[in-house]
Amino acid sequence: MLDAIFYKKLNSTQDTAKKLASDGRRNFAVVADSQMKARGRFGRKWHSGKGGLWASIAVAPSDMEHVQYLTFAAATSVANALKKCCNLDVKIKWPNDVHYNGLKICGILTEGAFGKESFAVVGIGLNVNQKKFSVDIKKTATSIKKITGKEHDIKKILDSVLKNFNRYCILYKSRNYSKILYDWKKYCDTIGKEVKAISSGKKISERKIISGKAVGIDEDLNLIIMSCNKKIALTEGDVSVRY
Ligand code: BTX
Repeated sequence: MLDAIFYKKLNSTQDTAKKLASDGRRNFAVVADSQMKARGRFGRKWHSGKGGLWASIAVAPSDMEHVQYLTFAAATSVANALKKCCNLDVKIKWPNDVHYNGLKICGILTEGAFGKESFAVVGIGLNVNQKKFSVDIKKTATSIKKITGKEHDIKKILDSVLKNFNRYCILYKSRNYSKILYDWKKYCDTIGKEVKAISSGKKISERKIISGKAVGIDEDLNLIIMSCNKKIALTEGDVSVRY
């Protein structure tokens, strides 16, 4: 099972979890009531005042090559917990957004530390009881309270997420990646939709806009887009989806 360690305020649960993990601790979650310097992917700011579930889980995966599956496992764990605890049907947008009607309710950030003793830290940011969001995300974010009109017990949701995630860690350790992907697909609503994305490239001039139909996910969890009769594998980034 995963132990939870609670804090009132941290800069980022990711950093505290990494510090504890580099001191040798494993299989735990750092949880904070609020964070001052939380981050999303590509160093983007993550708003995390009081009222949300902010947690980072440190695990020692048997194999670091597939850590991206932990992102999928975390998103699936959240989606399942929201159904169980709040009777809320959310969807997952490739690769890491849990959303409700296109509004982001949760983001996942997986970071790996590679070395003699490698580990992964999976950060989960879930909007639970916030009533308002700051101006830059107010049109794109939502919370469980905003959807259901009532407060929810953050600890109860956390317990459910950790229980689910622990099950996926066991599957991961036994290299049962296909079961993780199978469950994730039950919540994913990107496949089959018209999407737009920007391809990766070190230089901005190398990046291109890809638009087409999302037709699947490959073993490396890339999104396969059919664009102008060609299959393109999108490795990272954001997609905008036409719902
Ligand atoms: P992301 O890069 O997919 O999403 C970041 C983007 O999401 C931001 O640029 C902003 O537009 C939007 N955003 C910021 N805050 C919120 C919010 N509270 N709700 C909805 N949208 C928002 C997603 O990255 C990964 C987020 C991981 C956050 C967790 S919290 C616990 C752990 N600690 C930490 O520092 N990060 C992780």
